[in-house]
Amino acid sequence: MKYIVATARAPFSHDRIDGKDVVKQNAGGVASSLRRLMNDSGGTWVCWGDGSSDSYYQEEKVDGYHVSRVLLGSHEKRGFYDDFSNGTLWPLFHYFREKIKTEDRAFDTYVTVNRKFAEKIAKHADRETVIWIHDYQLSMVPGMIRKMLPDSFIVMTWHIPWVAGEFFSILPQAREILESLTSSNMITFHTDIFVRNFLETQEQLLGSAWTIRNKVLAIPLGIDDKYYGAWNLSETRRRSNPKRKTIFSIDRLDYTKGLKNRVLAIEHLLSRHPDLKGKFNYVMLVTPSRTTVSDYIAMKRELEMNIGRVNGRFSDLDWAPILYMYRKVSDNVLKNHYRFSDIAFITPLIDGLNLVAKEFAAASEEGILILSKFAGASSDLRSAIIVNPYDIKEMADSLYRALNMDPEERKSRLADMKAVVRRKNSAWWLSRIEKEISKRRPGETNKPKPTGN
Ligand code: ADQ
Repeated sequence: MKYIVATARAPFSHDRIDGKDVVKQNAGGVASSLRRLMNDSGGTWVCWGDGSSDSYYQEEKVDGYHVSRVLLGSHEKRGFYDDFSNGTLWPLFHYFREKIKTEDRAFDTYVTVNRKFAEKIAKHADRETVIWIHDYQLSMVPGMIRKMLPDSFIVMTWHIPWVAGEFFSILPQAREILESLTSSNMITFHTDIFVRNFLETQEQLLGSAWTIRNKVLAIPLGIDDKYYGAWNLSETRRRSNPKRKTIFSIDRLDYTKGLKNRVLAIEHLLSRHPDLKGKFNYVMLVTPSRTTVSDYIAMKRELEMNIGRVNGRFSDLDWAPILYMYRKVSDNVLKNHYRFSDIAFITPLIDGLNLVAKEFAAASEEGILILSKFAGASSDLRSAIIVNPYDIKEMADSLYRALNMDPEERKSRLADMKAVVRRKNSAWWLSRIEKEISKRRPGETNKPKPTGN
């Protein structure tokens, strides 16, 4: 099967550093799964060229596939990315009503940029290609392609939550977006809840969901379990003080990730159990994200004030409860944290899936996962300690339970999670999607089955 994949984020970009063009890979889990698909099947990847030298590499051939970049001016970037994608759709689809900005001009720019993507896709498409569009930044693209190429086969994969129909209808452009999405031949989400919400939204806004029921599926993204489970000895590093337990988290700085509530849970834990002072460190890695959006700047300040307050209250000369790091880290550093941390504390207020939870389960030697019930990954990782991220007391109790858990229980929970992550890995995700495409695509039923496990 030949694909045109379209994502806002590029698989890699070209940046000018010290007078030279340097290639920067996109580390995220979606990019690595799609990269594998493109390496194996060829085709074209249409993406936003946001690197400082990308204008010199608008069309390029790499590892057997073609990259075609959409270039945006600063006004387009602001309207499309900062304002409508991240200022309107992101809070809308994560139930943050008070943060949703509804401004017509941003939507106009979003449509203009989506059209640029659609035109690039149409330029590269032929009758054989499956057009696979990803995520909320490109929601108007399916409808545009349907008009340009009426017979094309379009798949939409939605990586963030889909909210209840009534909530979605806050959006002035709700109908237009929904009509565009439903013109796809297949739409995938990470969980059954998001599928149900989507069908209910269709019923409320466009009438019956009967006609689209068969094309809306829950197929959760998996990770490359072998990559996270494999070790190069020279790259591994054990913690320096094995008597002190490590609680670990890594997130983009985002209001959906529940960062402040975790700090409050650490405070609650230490005020209830002062004997735990000096017995653990919470290593809180936060990756800079959307640094030009004002909400994110304010959120960083609030988080850091809370960390300072809690550390100020409980630290002594040779111990602080929270080791906060605000930076990007390398893959190897991340894998070391996954492998050796005793507890991963992954408690988003809401999350489409949360790849970090799956990566930790694949890499951990003997750790335990505390996971929010509102992360899509909790429908797969049922052996984690599942918590309500709004309930500070419950989170603190879960930390206490994890810190004191019997090794046998910890091992058995981790083994269950490893089995799920292995079975539903990224190859499984791709092959499930390919099978569903084959079933639905006219003339595909007699063709050989796609490869992959
Ligand atoms: P994200 O919100 O980006 O994605 P997530 O699923 O947690 O969130 O994935 C983050 C990825 O980036 C992970 O693969 C992680 O390893 C990597 N990463 C994070 N910080 C890093 C760092 N400092 N250094 C190196 N790598 C880092 C959206 C949705 C999610 C959904 C994904 C995939 O919001 O809910 O799970 O898409 O569908």
